[in-house]
Amino acid sequence: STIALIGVPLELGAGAAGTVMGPAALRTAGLRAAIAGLGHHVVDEGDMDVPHAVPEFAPGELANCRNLSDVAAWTGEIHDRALSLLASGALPIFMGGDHSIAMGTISAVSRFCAEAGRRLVVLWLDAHADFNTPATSPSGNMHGMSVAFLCGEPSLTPVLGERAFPALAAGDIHLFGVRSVDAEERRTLVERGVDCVDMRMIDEFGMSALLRGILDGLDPETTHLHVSFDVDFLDPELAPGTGTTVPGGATYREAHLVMEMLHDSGLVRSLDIVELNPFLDDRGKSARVAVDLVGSLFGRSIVHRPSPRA
Ligand code: DIR
Ligand code: MN
Ligand code: MN
Ligand code: MN
Repeated sequence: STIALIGVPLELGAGAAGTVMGPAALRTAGLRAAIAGLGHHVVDEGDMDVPHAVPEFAPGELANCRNLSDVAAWTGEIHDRALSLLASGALPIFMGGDHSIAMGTISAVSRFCAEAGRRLVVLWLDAHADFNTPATSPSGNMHGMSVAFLCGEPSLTPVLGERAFPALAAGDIHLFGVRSVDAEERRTLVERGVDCVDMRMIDEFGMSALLRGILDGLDPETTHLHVSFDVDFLDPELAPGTGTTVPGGATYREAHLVMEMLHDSGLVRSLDIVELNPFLDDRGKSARVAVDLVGSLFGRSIVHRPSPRA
């Protein structure tokens, strides 16, 4: 099927400005050619336009959310655009933008899957859990609340306005690579039973065994796997170009192995690439690594490709 690139230049969900340049940097680093060179048909849909902020947004419980009116307007527009891309049969790649774009992309994927009778599973590659609520967030930055929103956190539902989507069940989202969780956020995460593969587990058991545990038993005929790739999943040595780096992240080969295994699974039907901040990058290093990794996700292999269960 066609792979559709769409730029979502949003930075108002993050604390640091600069992710508006994310889509441009991914294009400069050759994202389209990297995927097309593997034999896929790729179209670049360009960047989404900046929407008008939702006027008169009554904050209430949402008073702590920075740039709420703008982020809410983006969320609605992203949702609609994502839904039409999915309906066209394309495999969309959402080039962020900060991680608040996932409130729009994944809410649409969830709605699409419900209508198509498919099971949605989300893999959230991130140093952070993004499970804050307006009540727990120490920063007020909405990119730290996306997973809570997607799991149906009631105080956040007004962000999508009158549109509705099936909230993700705690067992259908897997946080992977986590090493920074706020105190209150941890409490909610544990309470809600969200699967969180943290770096401690990865150190002890290894990326491949833990990822296999998530992917094994999922049927590509009936499952839609959405991968939400926050660049800060990677170690800062590898990817300094992001606003909230945390030491102890995925190495170059660990990250490639994850992408290679995801490709072999045949499950991936949509992708976010988020939090790339070219303003903080080191001569395009992080953008290049991200493009390289997406190559592995879409089928580039070194020599041979063992079956996942070999
Ligand atoms: C922090 C940082 N937990 C917050 N979150 C980030 O502001 O909620 N997510 N950076 O990617
Ligand atoms: Mn994130
Ligand atoms: Mn993060
Ligand atoms: Mn392929």
